[in-house]
Amino acid sequence: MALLKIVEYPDTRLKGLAQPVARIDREIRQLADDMAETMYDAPGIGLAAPQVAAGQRLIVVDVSDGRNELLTLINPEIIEKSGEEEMKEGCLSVPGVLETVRRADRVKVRAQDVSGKTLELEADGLLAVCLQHEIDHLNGVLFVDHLSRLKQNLIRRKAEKRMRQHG
Ligand code: K1U
Ligand code: ZN
Repeated sequence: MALLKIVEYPDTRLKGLAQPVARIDREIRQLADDMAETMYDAPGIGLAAPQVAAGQRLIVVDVSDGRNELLTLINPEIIEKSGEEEMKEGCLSVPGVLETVRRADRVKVRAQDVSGKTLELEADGLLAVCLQHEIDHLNGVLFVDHLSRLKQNLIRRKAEKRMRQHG
């Protein structure tokens, strides 16, 4: 297992469209293991492959209190969503920023697990929000893209200053 470097906003690698995983092989399982280790170490409740500069449709999520309910989802897609809720979100790729985002409060997600089996998962609350946040990453969308243009500009300036100071 290995800790991976997390790409930070406004890096353009966060804006691309991740590609479907065609074959679930040892390399993808290794990437999933490394992403889980990186997420737990950060610490975070989710991580998407583009955040570690990998362009595949793969996410890991664990919103449990015990940090022992890891979900590894390959080619995840939202097949149903309903309701609306607002929640404060952060992002490991946008350190130091917490903002309220409005999203669906229930989602149904279809994905493959690491053995290639198709699964469907219904979620609400924090898990629903986290799944939407991570699947957004696969489509090059960041939580800041859901905010007003004014807030986006402030966050971009703060991130650029941070980049200049920390490299
Ligand atoms: O994708 C990411 O950048 C991970 C992000 C996910 C997320 C957070 C909040 C709402 C929706 C999605 C994070 O995990 S930020 C860190 C965080 O929220 C956290 C860290 C430690 C304990 C609990 C939460
Ligand atoms: Zn994020």
